[in-house]
Amino acid sequence: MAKKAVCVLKGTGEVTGTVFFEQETDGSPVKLSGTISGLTAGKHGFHVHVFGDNTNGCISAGPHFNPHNKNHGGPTDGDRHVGDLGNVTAGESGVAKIDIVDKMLTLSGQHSIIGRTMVIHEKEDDLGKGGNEESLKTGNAGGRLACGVIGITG
Ligand SMILES: [Cu+2]
Ligand SMILES: [Zn+2]
Repeated sequence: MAKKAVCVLKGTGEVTGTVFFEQETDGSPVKLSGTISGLTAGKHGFHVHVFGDNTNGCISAGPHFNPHNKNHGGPTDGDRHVGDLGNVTAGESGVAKIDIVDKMLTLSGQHSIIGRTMVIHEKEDDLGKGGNEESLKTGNAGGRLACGVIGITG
């Protein structure tokens, strides 16, 4: 049976969003859909972070979800964190439409993303190609605008 999850993103500013996740069977790609609004126009880094903890805001979510101890990368790279989904792009209205199919995310098993946090960032993710140490950790995506814990839905 297909597994479904949802994440409601909130922050200290105007950025809000809802992201839906669906996985047909264990091991199949995860489809992400939804919208994030209140953004500046352009690209914004979008990742799954390791902890489903928002006690001190989005910073409590910790680093990118990286169970295989890889470097930070882009979603189509072999060397990437499981949580690396690259960028979403907001238009002039500040709305980014989420339409992603990812082969590395899963909603089941020991590396499930359920109970972890989605974060939308201030800046563009350089996908590990920024030429500095931080690029291989965070993609230099800057501050955390909004976040939410990924939860099971029906
Ligand atoms: Cu992030
Ligand atoms: Zn990463």
